[in-house]
Amino acid sequence: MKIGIVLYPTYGGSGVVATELGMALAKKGHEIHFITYSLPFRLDDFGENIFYHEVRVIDYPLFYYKPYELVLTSKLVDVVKHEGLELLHVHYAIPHASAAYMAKHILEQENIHIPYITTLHGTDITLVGKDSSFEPVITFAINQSDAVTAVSKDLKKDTHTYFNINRQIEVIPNFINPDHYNVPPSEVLKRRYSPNGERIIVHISNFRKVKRVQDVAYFFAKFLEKMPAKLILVGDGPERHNIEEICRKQGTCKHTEFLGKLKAIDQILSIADLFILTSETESFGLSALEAMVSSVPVISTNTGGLPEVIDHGNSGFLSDVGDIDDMVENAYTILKDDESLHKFRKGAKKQALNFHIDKVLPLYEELYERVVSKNMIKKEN
Ligand code: GMT
Repeated sequence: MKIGIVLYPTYGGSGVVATELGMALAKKGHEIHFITYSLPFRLDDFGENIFYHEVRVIDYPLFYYKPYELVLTSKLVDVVKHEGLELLHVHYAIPHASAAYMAKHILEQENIHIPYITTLHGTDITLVGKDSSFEPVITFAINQSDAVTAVSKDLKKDTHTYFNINRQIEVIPNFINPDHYNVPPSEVLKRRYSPNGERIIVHISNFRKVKRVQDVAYFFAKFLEKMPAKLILVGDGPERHNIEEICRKQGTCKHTEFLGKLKAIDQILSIADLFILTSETESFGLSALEAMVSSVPVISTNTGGLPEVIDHGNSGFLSDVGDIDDMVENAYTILKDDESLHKFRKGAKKQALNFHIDKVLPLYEELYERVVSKNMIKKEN
């Protein structure tokens, strides 16, 4: 099948999922066309069946706000027409779903019928989308999609809560390819970050407010009272400066490493003993899944889709948002001795394998088949 995948190319779960999905589909023989404004950062495979189409916004002094959605729409029309695409799969509703809707209707004028599937990822619904400045357009573009998927049951529920949705939303969870996290722990890295055998605790995020990274910093200061440890923070974003300030005030900077936007997270996870994600809300929590597949247990919050991803008591623990004392106790339960850590490592890996790409990819393929054949029937009538 010839599929156009529309995505955000930067650091962030939705772009990672869309890119990994495209690369896996290409390996299975589908022709994949990534359409976005810069090369997706996870796209490291330019093998057979993979194409990339860059969306460019023309700069003109009149444009105080650049009209990205319009140029994306024109690009979709162009790629569908000239590459003969059979389906568009847009990741993140804003503005991809409405651009796909418009492209579909422009193409209909030329007797080209292209269906589009919208995959909802989280903040497009829970934070940004429900804002009244987006809501009517998002509701419309979701309702007009040929199929809609959400990455967790909780996100499906939220979508129905915040929007007037009159169509079915299918839950297809995010997935993981264990082969991509199969790196042996690097002794060099281990010596660098844990010279005296300290436990290594890792947090990875985009440092936005919703991640409550300040809780990670406060958690760590308290945890250090229990046992020696190192905190590795991967990623960057608006809250980073605040976190650095907290570390300075708490005197934990010498035990904390800020690595910034690191690409090789598989290597960092390979030396980690614990992953911590303290989000206010999280539709899925892909970074927690990446940790678990690397046999790293997770301390997190019992919010959004996280309880669907983390097996409380086996692959890690869930606490109320902001309950730092509980997180410290849970972390200690996991890290207190090697026997306990080993048990949770096994539990983490086992839970992650429930989201194995081989289980989830066929769900997307089956959906694609359904949507495309329905479109064929429509065309024939
Ligand atoms: O978490 C973010 O701020 C990024 C955002 C995105 O669109 O990339 O992540 C959302 O989608 C991910 C992939 O489906 C999910 O794993 C994240 O949980 C979700 N983030 C939130 O719901 C806050």
